[in-house]
Amino acid sequence: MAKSEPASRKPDPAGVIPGSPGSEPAPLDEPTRPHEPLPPKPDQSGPDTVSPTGQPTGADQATVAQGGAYLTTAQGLRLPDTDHSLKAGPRGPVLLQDHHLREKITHFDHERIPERVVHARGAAAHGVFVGYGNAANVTKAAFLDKDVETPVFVRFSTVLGSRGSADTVRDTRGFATKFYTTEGVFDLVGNNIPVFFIQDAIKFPDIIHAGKPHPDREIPQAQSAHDTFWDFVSLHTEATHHTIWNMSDRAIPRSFRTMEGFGIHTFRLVAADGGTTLVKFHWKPKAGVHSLVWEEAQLISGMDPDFHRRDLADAIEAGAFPQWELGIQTFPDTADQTFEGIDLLDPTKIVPEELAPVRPIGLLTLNANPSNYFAETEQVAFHPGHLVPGIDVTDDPLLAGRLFSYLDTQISRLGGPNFAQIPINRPHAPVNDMLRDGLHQDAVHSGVAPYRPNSLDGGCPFTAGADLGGYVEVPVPLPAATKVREAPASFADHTSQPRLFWLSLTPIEREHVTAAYTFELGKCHEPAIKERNLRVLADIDPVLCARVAEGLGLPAPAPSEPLPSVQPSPALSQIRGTWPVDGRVIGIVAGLTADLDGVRAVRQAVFDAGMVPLVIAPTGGELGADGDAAPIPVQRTFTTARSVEFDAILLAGTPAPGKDAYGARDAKAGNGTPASATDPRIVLMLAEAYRHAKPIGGWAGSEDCLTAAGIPTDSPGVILAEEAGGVLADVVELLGAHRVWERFPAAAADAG
Ligand code: HDD
Repeated sequence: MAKSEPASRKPDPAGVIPGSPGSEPAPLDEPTRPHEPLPPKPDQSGPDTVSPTGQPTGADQATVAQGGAYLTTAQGLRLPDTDHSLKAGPRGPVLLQDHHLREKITHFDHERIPERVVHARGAAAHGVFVGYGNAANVTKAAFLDKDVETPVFVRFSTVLGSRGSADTVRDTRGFATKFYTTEGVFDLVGNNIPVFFIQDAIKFPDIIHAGKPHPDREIPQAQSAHDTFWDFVSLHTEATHHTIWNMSDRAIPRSFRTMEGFGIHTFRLVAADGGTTLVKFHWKPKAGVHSLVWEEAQLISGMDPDFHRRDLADAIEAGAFPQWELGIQTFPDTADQTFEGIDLLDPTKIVPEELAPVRPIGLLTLNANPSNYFAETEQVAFHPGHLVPGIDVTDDPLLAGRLFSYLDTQISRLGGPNFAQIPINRPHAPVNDMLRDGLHQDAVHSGVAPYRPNSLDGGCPFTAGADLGGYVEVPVPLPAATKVREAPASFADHTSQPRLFWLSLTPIEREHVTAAYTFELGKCHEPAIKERNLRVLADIDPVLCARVAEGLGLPAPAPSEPLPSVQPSPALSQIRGTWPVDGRVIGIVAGLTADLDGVRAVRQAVFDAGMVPLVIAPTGGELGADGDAAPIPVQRTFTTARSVEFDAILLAGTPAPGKDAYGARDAKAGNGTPASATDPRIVLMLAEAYRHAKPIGGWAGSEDCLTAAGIPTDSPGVILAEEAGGVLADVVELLGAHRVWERFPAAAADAG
C-alpha cells in the first residue's frame, strides 16, 4: 500500500523530511513516528513553583505532575482522603480492597532504581554550548560551527561512592556532557583527570572491585584509603599515573566549577573534505582550577556532604553561570598514532600542553538547574559511542570496552532498552529508528513495516550517506595482524609520566601529594602493601618515596631502575596566575557590637564584585531591624557557620563613635571589642581559615579576634584597616590567587 513516491520523502532544502515532527502533515504517516503524549489532565495546572531558596523555577505547568488542584490516583480518579487506609471501623483491620493504599505503597516500593555501578553520586545542570567556528579545518561537526548554540546537559560525579556519599572525598570526578546537536546526540564522557588507571577495559571490573568498599563489611565508603585499592595499584603499575593525580589536589576540587575536564582517549576528527586528525578534548574552566585542602575536604564531608552539589545549584540560581571552554589538542593522523614519542592510544599518557597547545573551539555555559533530580540527573544515560558526523573513535583498547559497557549498563539501570525515550535522553534531532517494543516502550508507533527493505511504506526510511548527513565511519586501514591477548610494547612505560607530573608541581603541591600518599597508605593494614607501594614511589621520585616512607615509619627502597629523564610541564600545576572571583563565598562575622553601616557597605561591595556575602551573627534573624537603614539578613549563626563554607572571612569592627552597633545595648559598656572576639566558635573559625590559607580581613578592633585565635596580625593574607572600606579590595586581590600560598610551610621553605 505504497501511498507516495520515495522521492517525495527526501529532505526539502531546509533539511526537513516531510512527515517528521515539526513539518507539515505528510500524506503518509511515518511508520516509526511516535504519537504525542496525551495532553495534561483537566485541573492539573498548579501554582507557580519556587526553589528552596524562594526563586521561581519557571517550570512549565504542563510538566508539573502534581500541580493540579485535586489529588488523583495514577488513573486520574479524584481522591477524598490519602491519610487513612480503608478499615473495618476505626480500630478494625485494613481492607485489601483499598485500591488507593495498594497503588500508593506499590509505587513507593519501586521508587528506586539501581544506582550507577560507578559514578553513582552526581549533580547536573542544563546549559548551552556555542561553537567558535574555528575547528572546521579538522572536523565537520555542525555544532562546532560559528555561533551555533547547542543545548547541553552536564553531569558531574565522584567515582567510587554510593549515591548518598559525601561530595568532597578524595576521588576522580566525572565530567559528562550531552550535546543535543541537530545531527544527533554527542556525549563527551570524561573525567577531571586526563589519564586512566588501566589501559584495557577488560581490567575495569578489577580496578573498581579494588576501589569499592571491602565486600565483607562494605567499608570504607567513597575512599581509596584502604588495602584493596593500594594492593591493586601497586601490583598493576599502569595505574601509577592516575594514582598520583588522585593523590594531588585535583582529587579534592573546590567546586565542580573549578575543575578541568578531559576526554582522555584520543579521538579521530573528520573534516568535510574527508581529512582526519587525532584529537584530545579538554574543558578549561573560566574560573580557574582550584582545590580544597585535605583537612577542609574532610571537615566538609561531615558538615555539608552536599557541598559541591549545593555550590553548583546556588551559583546557577544566583546567576553566576559556570563556564568552560572546550579545547582540542590535535595531532597528525599517522600510521603509528604517536606524537613526540607518546603513544596516543595509551589512556595512561598525556601530551603536555607545551608540546601540543590546547586550542579553544567553543564555550559551555551552565545556566539552569534540573527541575527534578530523578528524572534528569539520575536517569540521564551517557555513552562514549554517541557520536556525530565529524567525530570518530580510535582503537584505544580502553575506549573499545567503554563502547560496549555504557549501553549495556543502562539496560539494568534504566530497566530496558528504551531509555533513549526518557525525556532527558531524547535527541533534539528527529528520530526515525526501527527499534520496537521492549520494556518501557513509551512511543505508540504506527505503520506495519519497521524493517528494511520494504515496499509497504514507500520504502521508508531511507539511508543517508555522508552527503545527506549520515554517519560514516572512517575507513581506517588495518595492519595485517595476529589475534593475541597482548598490549603494545609502548604501553609498558609506567613511570615516566608520573614522574613528569611530580616534577611539574610546585613545592606546596608536592607537599600535598606527599601528605596524601602518607595518609592513604597509613590507612592500610597490610605491611606488604605499604612496602610494595613505596617501591612504586621510588621509581617516581626518591624524595617523594623518602618522605612517605618517613611518615609511615618504614625504610625507603631504592629505585628499581634509573629514573627516566623527563621535561616538566608547568601547565600541570594549579598554583599560577590569577582568576575571576565570581561566586566566591565571603563570611562576614558581625559580633554583638558590630558596625552595622560597615557590614552593610561591605556586604554590598561583595555582591558588586560578583561574590556571595554570608552574614554570620550570634543569633539568626536580621541585624539593625529597628534602625532607619535596611535591615541586614543573617544567613549563618555562630552555631551553624563553619570556616569551610567560606573562601575568605571578614571581621566587622566596632562602629565609629555615635554610629549604630548591632546589639550594643547588650554588650558590656565600654568594652570596645566585637563580642565575637571571645566566642570559641569564631576563634575556631578563624584558626581553621588561617590554617587553610584563606584571606582574613577586619576593621576597627578586629585585632582582638585574631589574637584570641593565635593569628599574628602581620601574617600574610591578613588585612586590617581602620574602616570597612579599607579591607575588601585587598581580600579580593588575594582571592584571585585562590589562597594565601605563603602560609604553607613548603612555600615558606621554598622562598627561603
Ligand atoms: Fe565510565 C559511568 C567516565 C572508563 C563503564 N564513566 C561513567 C561516568 C563517567 C565516566 C563520567 C558517569 C556518567 C554519568 O554521569 O552518568 N569512564 C569514564 C572515563 C573513563 C571510563 C573518563 C576512562 C577514560 N567506564 C570506563 C570503563 C568502563 C566504564 C573502562 C567499562 C568497561 N562508566 C562505565 C559504566 C557507567 C560509567 C559502568 C556507570 C553508569 C553508566 O556507565 O552509565 O558503564
